[in-house]
Amino acid sequence: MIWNDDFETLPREAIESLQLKRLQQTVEKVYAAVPFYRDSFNKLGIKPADIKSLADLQRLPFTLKQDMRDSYPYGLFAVPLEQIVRIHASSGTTGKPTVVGYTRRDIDNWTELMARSFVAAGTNRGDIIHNAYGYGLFTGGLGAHYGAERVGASVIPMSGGNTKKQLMIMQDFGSTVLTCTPSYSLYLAEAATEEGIDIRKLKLKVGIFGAEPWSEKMRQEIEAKLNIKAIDIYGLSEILGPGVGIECIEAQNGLHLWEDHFIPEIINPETGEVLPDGEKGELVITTITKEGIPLIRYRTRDITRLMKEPCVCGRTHARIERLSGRSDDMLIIRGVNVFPSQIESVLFSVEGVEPHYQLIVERDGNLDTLEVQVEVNEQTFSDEIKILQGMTNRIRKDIKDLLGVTCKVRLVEPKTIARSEGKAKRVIDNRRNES
Ligand code: DLL
Repeated sequence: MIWNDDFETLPREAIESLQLKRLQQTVEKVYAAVPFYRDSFNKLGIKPADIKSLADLQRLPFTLKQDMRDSYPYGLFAVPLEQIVRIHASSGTTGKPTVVGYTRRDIDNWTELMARSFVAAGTNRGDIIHNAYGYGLFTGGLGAHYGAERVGASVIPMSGGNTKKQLMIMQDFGSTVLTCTPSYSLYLAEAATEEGIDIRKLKLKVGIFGAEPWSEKMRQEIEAKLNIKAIDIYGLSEILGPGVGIECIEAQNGLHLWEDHFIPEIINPETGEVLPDGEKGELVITTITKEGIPLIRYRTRDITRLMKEPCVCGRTHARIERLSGRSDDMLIIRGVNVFPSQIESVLFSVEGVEPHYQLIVERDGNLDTLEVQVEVNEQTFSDEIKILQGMTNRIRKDIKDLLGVTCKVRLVEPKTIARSEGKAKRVIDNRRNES
């Protein structure tokens, strides 16, 4: 099923000519209305009329999260506040949040893209959508909510937290779709077992999970534990919120990025150079329909690659590969680049390991040390020391083979690692506290 056939299956040439037209309008708009853009274009000697083809996009400067912080709260808004009907903000780990404002049309477009996303994930009118993304400044709750209503499904505005109540509602209301972070879905499964509920037997059939990195192995784990299809959804508040891209249920291979609203590019994060299609690098997004805060070449810091091959579902919009992490999540351990998702893949292929882990990085003198703490199931934990030792060695060796990094592995008792109702905290880097 496709929500909006007219746009989702446009031939490539039609997508590109629409993109060019909308890009030109956006560039005109920001040049006229946002001093930050006018100044940065002027510095490079670029005028809106210089954008004559999609390739000219590469002449424009990048926009960074720091630029949004520097213009806190409303400096990048391209319309007067009277036209802004909603304000969200993303909580950074440090400092002030990034603020985003939406006009009525922005909310309408976002709702449309979330409706497309729900349908791409195999859900529709008649579904009962249990929305456990947080409602509030975070875009997950309200973004999913509006899209679910647009599709005509029945949405339960659960928000995050209160896990036992979530389970009760899920059972009693017959929820068929679960929307939350992937880590929270596993927490729900674990809590269900504790409550004596067989979550596999509930009516749930699809989960739409995003807002944090997760691996293919974690998908398999979730699909098996909850007996559902687990679909990956991508988004970021600066661009919109959830619904910038989503996997289709037919292929579950790469996330269609709605190209009639966004232009994606992949760059080398070190040099800023645009990479050819298919190469892995940092995703850069230009919004071409947004009114509140249009963003030109926004550096997402997310690492992926673009796939333009046709998809079995019939949608023509390019896909991004499952995100392998953020360039700023990348840990450098004794000079080696390590993404938490790579370690996750190793852990989840070991029998007896539970999907809860944390990476602890310290500096011992001049040397970085990495400790991988991972939970093992009850039965494994009570096994002989020899078996546990064997498991520890295997994980250490697999990580060494994959990444070339020696680490310490600590198997911990079930439920030792803190659970999260939203984004999981996978890395504790104590090196940043020193200096
Ligand atoms: O997390 C929006 C969202 C809500 C997306 C619900 C999906 C579902 P922010 O809080 O601004 O917005 O965080 C955005 O989260 O740049 C990625 O690093 C990460 N992220 C989001 N979706 C995925 C995903 C929301 N599917 C940041 N896979 C992004 C990996 C993801 N990382």
